[in-house]
Amino acid sequence: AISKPLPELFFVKPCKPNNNNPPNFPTIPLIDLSRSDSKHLLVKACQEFGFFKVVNHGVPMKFISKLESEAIKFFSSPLSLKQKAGPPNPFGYGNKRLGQNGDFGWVEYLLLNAKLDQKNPPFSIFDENPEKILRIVKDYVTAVKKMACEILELLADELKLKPRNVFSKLLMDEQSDSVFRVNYYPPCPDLQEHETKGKKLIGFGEHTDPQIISVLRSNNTSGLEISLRDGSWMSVPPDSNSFFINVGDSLQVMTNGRFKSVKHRVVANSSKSRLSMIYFGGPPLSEKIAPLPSLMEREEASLYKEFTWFEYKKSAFNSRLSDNRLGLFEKR
Ligand code: GA4
Repeated sequence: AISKPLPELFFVKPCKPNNNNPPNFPTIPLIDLSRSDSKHLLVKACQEFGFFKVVNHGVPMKFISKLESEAIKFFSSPLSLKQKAGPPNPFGYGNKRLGQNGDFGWVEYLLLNAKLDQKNPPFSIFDENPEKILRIVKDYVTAVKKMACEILELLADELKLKPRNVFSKLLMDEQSDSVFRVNYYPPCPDLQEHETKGKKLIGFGEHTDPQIISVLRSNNTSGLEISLRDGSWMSVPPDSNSFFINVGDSLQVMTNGRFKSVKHRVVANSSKSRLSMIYFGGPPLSEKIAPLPSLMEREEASLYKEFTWFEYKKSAFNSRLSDNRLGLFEKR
């Protein structure tokens, strides 16, 4: 139950209503990974949106549903218990606060190191059987990482980059700095009143992902929105049987701006809870991120100053969610 009124900082202006959809209103690219022509569509989607949906993804439904039910169990447990898995810096349970710089959202979450070898956060609090839950998370993350690597290899193929693992090797590296996150957006009953005033409650504020690629799966509750080129927000219809992929800042840099790191956000729902799980594929900390020479046309200039993933990550974690993080690394 919500007792206090929600502070103003939780609200955003609603997106332009899309109900008078012009015939050319964009739709989210849908890619069937089992089809041989998917490479071409993948590159097109990364260039035009930096965002797309995949089906026939090969991640067993069993892995997804097991993890989903464990996550729901965790977020339904008493706050005092959940807090034992916090704070989320660098890994663990977080509630409403996002990052270190005063961002807030109507969300609870778990941030995990995708390596899942360290004992962070204490898995022991999740379940009577910590080994079991660790197995469930590992099965899911391993399958999703495999899919992310396949997508990255198809992209490299279509861009004629050699070796075809130029991108995927960064995720496969023993030192890969990848993160796994589970977000739980509780329903917000007070919201209807605010909605009628034309406001939306922010679940997760607008941002781009700093890594290479993000793989998101959610339950059937809406909330995710992506920013279109004209600055309007498009709401993404949820689909619990598919995955949504987005290009991260690092992939934008490695493709010298050909692929777009998409700005996205989540708005809260007044009646249904939303659960999403996201794998963020990142490079090793020491990796130099720069446009791939083999991709550059003759005379093409790099749009970015070279940086290591460590430098970019440090800068990102010192920023606010909505900051234009890549801006600091653009050449001008
Ligand atoms: C966005 C993508 C990932 O969720 C994340 C986020 C991180 C955090 O929640 O701690 C950040 C955010 C994300 C970008 C800017 C900084 C760092 C919160 C924030 C204000 C784990 C990541 O890598 O960057």
